[in-house]
Amino acid sequence: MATLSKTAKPDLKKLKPYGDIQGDGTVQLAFTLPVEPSPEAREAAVLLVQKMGYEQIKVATMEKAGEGFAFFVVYGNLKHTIDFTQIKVLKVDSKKRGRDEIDEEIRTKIGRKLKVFGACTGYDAHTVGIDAIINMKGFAGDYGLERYQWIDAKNLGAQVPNEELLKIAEREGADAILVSKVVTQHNIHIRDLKDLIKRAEKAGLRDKMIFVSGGPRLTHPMALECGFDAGFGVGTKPSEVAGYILDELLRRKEKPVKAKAKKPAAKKKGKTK
Ligand code: B12
Repeated sequence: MATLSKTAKPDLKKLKPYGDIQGDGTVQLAFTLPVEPSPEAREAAVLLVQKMGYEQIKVATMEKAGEGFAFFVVYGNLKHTIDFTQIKVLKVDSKKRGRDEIDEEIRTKIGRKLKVFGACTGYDAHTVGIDAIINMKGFAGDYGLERYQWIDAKNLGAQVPNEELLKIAEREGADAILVSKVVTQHNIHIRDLKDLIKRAEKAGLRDKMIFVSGGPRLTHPMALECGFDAGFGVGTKPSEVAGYILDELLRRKEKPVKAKAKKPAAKKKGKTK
């Protein structure tokens, strides 16, 4: 049985939500049913919450939310638990540090400015995310890549076609490409990201630069699945991106990516000149 105490340590093998006592599993739910508020509507809400796996259910609020709708706030204690010790999540592999430290590491370990090109691609016109990462002012008190002394960052803006982004990145010798995808309707973000990688592979550019994607509904595993090197989600700060690009460049410097290594030329059989 779970320990019910405010001070008890959580049982990580049987992790539950915390209400006001360790192990109580208390959750607050809010939802709307498309029926008028009534005793029957209240009972329907309780039965639904029971089916979700809650016990000790209390309906705190049932209110009319427009004609033919009832809004509920319900408390319940969740029966289910999660073994937290077994959870494995793929994360971006990079040490967090500030702009000055990153600049200094680029200067001393790479010895030249890093070239980074960012864009919001395809049909997507939501530029605020990529602006937050690249533009000088940055995001949440963290300066954007343009502010780094040792990063040459260009923001190509909105609705940039994949082929155009690759063309510019190749011509300018980019170290990294930053792609922002905000619209996810009909999985357009996945299709666009995969298309970019396909084109990069075809042009022989896939292993010549680091491919980073980001957006509010993007995760690192999702980005990896699309063929990218890393993915960043909600609340990303520019220094996390700059730090990752530097770390990945250093990793590649130490251990070049496989596809880059040229195969030894096959020996020709027969006559030699
Ligand atoms: C502002 C806005 C607009 C503005 C965009 C202006 C501009 N210049 O960007 C305008 C009015 C043009 C607009 C238009 C549309 N919008 Co709009 N818009 C928004 C809104 C309100 C805010 C988005 C935003 O600026 N967030 C702030 C930034 C800072 O956050 P962020 O993007 O998450 O970025 C952070 C991280 O994700 C990450 N990040 C983002 N990109 C990258 C890239 C890299 C490389 C990295 C490392 C990190 C990274 O770092 C950032 C900082 O931490 C959202 C709703 C919302 N509240 O989120 C809807 C929203 C995104 N829009 C939506 C829709 C549907 C549209 C339209 C299709 C509406 C229509 N029918 O016309 C059009 C589409 C236009 C188009 N062709 O793309 C939907 C998208 C639904 C979906 N999932 O597909 C949303 C979610 C609204 C909603 N709830 O329905 N929109």
